[in-house]
Amino acid sequence: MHLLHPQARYRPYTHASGGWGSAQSVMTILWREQALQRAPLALLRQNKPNGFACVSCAWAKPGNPHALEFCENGAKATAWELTTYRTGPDFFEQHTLTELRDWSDYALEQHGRLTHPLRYDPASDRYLPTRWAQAYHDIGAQLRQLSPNEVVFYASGRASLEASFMYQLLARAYGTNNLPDSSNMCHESTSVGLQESIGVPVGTVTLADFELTDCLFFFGQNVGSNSPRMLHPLQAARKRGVPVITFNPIRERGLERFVNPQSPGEMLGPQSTVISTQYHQVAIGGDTAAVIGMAKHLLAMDQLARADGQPAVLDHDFIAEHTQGFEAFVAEVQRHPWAELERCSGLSRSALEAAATVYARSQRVMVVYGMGMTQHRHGVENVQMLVNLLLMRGNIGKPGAGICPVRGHSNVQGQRTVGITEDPAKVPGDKIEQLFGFKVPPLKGTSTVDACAGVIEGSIKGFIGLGGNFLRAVPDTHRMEPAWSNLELHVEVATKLNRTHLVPGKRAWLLPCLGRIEMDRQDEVEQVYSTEDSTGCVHGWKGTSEPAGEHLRSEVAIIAGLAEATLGDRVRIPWAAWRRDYALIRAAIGEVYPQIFHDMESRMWEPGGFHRPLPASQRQWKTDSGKAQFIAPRSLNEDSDVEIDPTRRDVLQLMTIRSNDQFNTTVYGYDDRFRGVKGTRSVIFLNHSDVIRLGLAPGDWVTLRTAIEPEVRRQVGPFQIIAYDIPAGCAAAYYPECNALVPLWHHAERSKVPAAKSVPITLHAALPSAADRAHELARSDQVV
Ligand SMILES: Nc1nc2c(c(=O)[nH]1)N[C@H]1C(S)=C(S)[C@@H](COP(=O)(O)OP(=O)(O)OC[C@H]3O[C@@H](n4cnc5c(=O)[nH]c(N)nc54)[C@H](O)[C@@H]3O)O[C@H]1N2
Ligand SMILES: Nc1nc2c(c(=O)[nH]1)N[C@H]1C(S)=C(S)[C@@H](COP(=O)(O)OP(=O)(O)OC[C@H]3O[C@@H](n4cnc5c(=O)[nH]c(N)nc54)[C@H](O)[C@@H]3O)O[C@H]1N2
Ligand SMILES: [Mo]
Repeated sequence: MHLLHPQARYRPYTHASGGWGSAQSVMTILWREQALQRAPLALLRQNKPNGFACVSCAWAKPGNPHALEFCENGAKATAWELTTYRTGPDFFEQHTLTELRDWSDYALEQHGRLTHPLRYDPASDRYLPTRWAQAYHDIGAQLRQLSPNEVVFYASGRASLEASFMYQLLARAYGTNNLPDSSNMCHESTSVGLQESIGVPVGTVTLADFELTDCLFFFGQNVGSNSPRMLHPLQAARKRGVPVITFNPIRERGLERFVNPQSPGEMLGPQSTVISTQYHQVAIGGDTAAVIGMAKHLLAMDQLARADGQPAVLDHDFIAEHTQGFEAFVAEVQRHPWAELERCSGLSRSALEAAATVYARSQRVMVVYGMGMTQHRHGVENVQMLVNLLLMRGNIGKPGAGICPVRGHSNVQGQRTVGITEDPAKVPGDKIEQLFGFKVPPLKGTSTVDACAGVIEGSIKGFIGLGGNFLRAVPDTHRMEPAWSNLELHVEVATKLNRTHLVPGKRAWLLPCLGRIEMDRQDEVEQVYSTEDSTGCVHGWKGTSEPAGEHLRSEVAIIAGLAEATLGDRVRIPWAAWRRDYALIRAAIGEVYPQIFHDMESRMWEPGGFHRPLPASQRQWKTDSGKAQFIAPRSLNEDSDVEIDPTRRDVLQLMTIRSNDQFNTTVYGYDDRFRGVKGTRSVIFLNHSDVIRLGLAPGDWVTLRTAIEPEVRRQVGPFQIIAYDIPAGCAAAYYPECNALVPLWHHAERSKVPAAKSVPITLHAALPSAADRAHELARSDQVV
C-alpha cells in the first residue's frame, strides 16, 4: 500500500549551506522551467545598477555588487518568473475551477505565466477571456455599487514604489483605508514595536554596519533559505573573527556552516565557514525568557565590576541620557528566578550566561531577527525585548550596531513607506488633499485579520488583490474559503495562478501583469521603477527580459485603468499621464514625502541606493517621551493566553516554517535540502522522545489537530513523522499546508500578526486515505 504513497525520504544534511548543493538546485529549476535560454542572461543583471530587483527577498542590495549578485533562491525565483510555460485561455477551457481546486500549489503555479485578462463565468465554472477595457469598465461599475468600507485593497509586497503609491491613492480616493498588506502577517510586530521603543518603524542598520560590527545575534530567522545573500556579509564578518550567537529551536544549516557557491576556491576546497559560534536551541516562544536571563547576568556582572572598581558593564551614560524606563525594566528582570527562566526558555543558566558574556565583551552589537520573533501572541513585546538588550549597552545609534529585522517581500517595507497602511494617521493627509483634491478618509481601515473577520461576517463584500495568495497565506483557511465565495466582487492582479483565484467571489476577474524582471514599455517608452530594501535603501531598477505575453499590462497601468473606470474625474490625479511616464509618479511621491524622496529621480541610481533618514540611527528618538524606551515584557510566556493545562502532556507547540524550496505559498519543489527532506512536504518534525512518549514511531502518519477552541475542528494531514533535533514539546511543519490550524483570533495582540509560530496541537494516528494517496501520486507525477 505504501508503495503508492511517496514516503518521506529523510537523511540528515551534512554539508554546508551554499556549495554544490545550491548550484545543483538552481540548475534543476532552470532546466525544469525551460528557462535556460532566458534566465542565465537575466541572472547577470539581477540586483545590479541598470538591472532588475530580485523578486525574492528584501535583503539589501550592495553598491558594489558581486559579478553574480544573487543566491540560490533568487535564481529559482527568476527561473519561476521567466519560465516558458503559459497558462492561457485554452487551459481554462479545459478545466473548471472546481477541478483545479484539487491541484497542488506547486502544480498551479508551475503550469506557467498567466497571459490574458479573464472573467469568471459562474454558469460554466470557468475563467473566460475578456478585454482590458471591458474588465476595467465592469470592475469600476461594481466598485461604484459597493460602499467603500466594504472593499479591501490588499497588497502582497512586491509591487514597486510607483505602483504602491498609486494603489493607496486609488483606495483612499475611492473612500477607504482598507489597505492591509502582507506585513500584517509578517513584520507588523516590528513596525509597532520599534516605533514605540525607538521612534522608527524599521531597522536601523545598513550593509556598512556589517563591516564594522564585532558581534551578531540571530533570533528566529533562517538566513540560509530566506535571505541567503546576507550570508556574504556574514561570512566576511566571521572571517574577521566576529562571534555569531543564534537562538533558534532547530539547527538551521545556513546558521551553522556556509560555502560561497560563487567562489571557485571555496567550492573546490574542503573549508566551509562556521557561522554560529554559539547555537542555542531555545524552546518555541522561549526567547523573552532567554533575553531576560541574559539581562539578569549583565546586571550581575555590572554590579560585580563596579563593586571591584572595574569599568561598568552597562553603558550608564547612554541609559541616563537617551533612555526611559530602565528601573522598571530592571525590576521586571530581577523578579524572575533562574529556575523559571530556564524552564520557559528551555536553556540552561550557563548557556545564557555564556551568551551574555560575549555580548558584554563586544562594543558594536547587531541583533538580526525574523518571523520566529514576530509571529507570536507577544510578537511586539518580543521585538521590544531585543531592543531592551541593545539599549543596555548603547548598541543603537552607533556604527556597527543596531537592530536588523529581515523583511520578507522585496518591496514590502517600501509599500508601507509610500502609504499602504490601514492607519490614516500614518499618511500626510494635508499634502494629499492639497495635491489631489480629496480628503483621506478618517476611519481606520482593516488589517489582514480584520479583513478576514469581515469576510466571515459579511461586512466585507469586495476584495482587490495586488499580487499575493491571500486565502492561502491567511490563518483558518478552512473557515475562510466557504465565506470567500460570498464576496460580491473579487479582483486579482497576478503573474501566476494560485489557490485564491480558484475560490472566486460572485463576480471575479483575474488580471495578468508583467513581472519585475520584464521590460515595461508604455507607448513604446521603456519605464524604470524603484523599491526600498530591508535596510531602508531606495534603488532604481529596470526590467531586462521580454514580457511573457503581448496582453500583459504593468501593475501601474492596471491601477490607472481601474482608477479611471472607478473614479472618473472625481479627483485631480493624472492617472493617464502617470501611466505614460513613471517619472511623474516619482515626482508626486517626492512632493508627498519630501524628506525621504526628494530628488528621487537621480538619487535612486546612486550605488547602493539612497538611505532614508532614520532618526534613531542618529540617536534622535521620535517617541512620545523623546527617549528610547525600555519596555518590560508583561509575561515570560510569549503565547500566554493559549496556555494549556500543564497536566496535558499530549499537546505540542507547532511552528509553521518555510522549506528551502518555496517562496511563501509558491512551492518550487518538494525538497528541503538543508533539513534533509526529499520528495514531500507532508511531514512533521518532532523530538524523538516525544514520538516515543506518544506511542508513535518515526515514519508513522498522523493528522494534526488544533488543541485550543475544541468546538471548532481544525485539522490537517496526514503527515509523516520525522524524528528531528528539536526541543521536546516543540514541533515544526510547513506553511501554508498548516494554515488551517491557526485560529484567526490567535494573533499578536498589538500588531495582529497571526501567531503562526506557536499553535498548540495534538497528533492522531492516521493512514493516508485512498484519496490522499491518489492525490499525492498525481502530484508527484507533476513533479519533474
Ligand atoms: N527562499 C525564500 N525566501 C524568503 C521567503 C520564502 O518563503 N522563501 N519568504 C520571504 C518572507 S515574506 C519573509 S517574512 C521572510 C521569512 O524568513 P524567516 O523570518 O526566516 O521565516 P521562517 O522561515 O518562517 O522561519 C523563521 C525561523 O524562526 C525559527 N523560529 C520559529 N519559532 C521560533 C521561536 O519561538 N523562537 C526563535 N528564536 N526562533 C523561532 C524557525 O526555526 C525558523 O528558522 O523570508 C523572505 N524570503
Ligand atoms: N502559517 C503561516 N502563515 C503565514 C506565514 C507563516 O510563516 N506561517 N508567513 C506570512 C508572511 S511572512 C507573508 S509575507 C504572507 C505572504 O502572503 P502573500 O504575499 O499573499 O503570498 P505569496 O505566496 O507571496 O503570493 C504569491 C503569488 O503572488 C503573485 N505574484 C508573484 N509575483 C507577482 C508580481 O510581480 N505582481 C503581482 N501582481 N503578483 C505577483 C503570484 O500570482 C503568486 O501566486 O504569508 C503569511 N502567512
Ligand atoms: Mo513575509
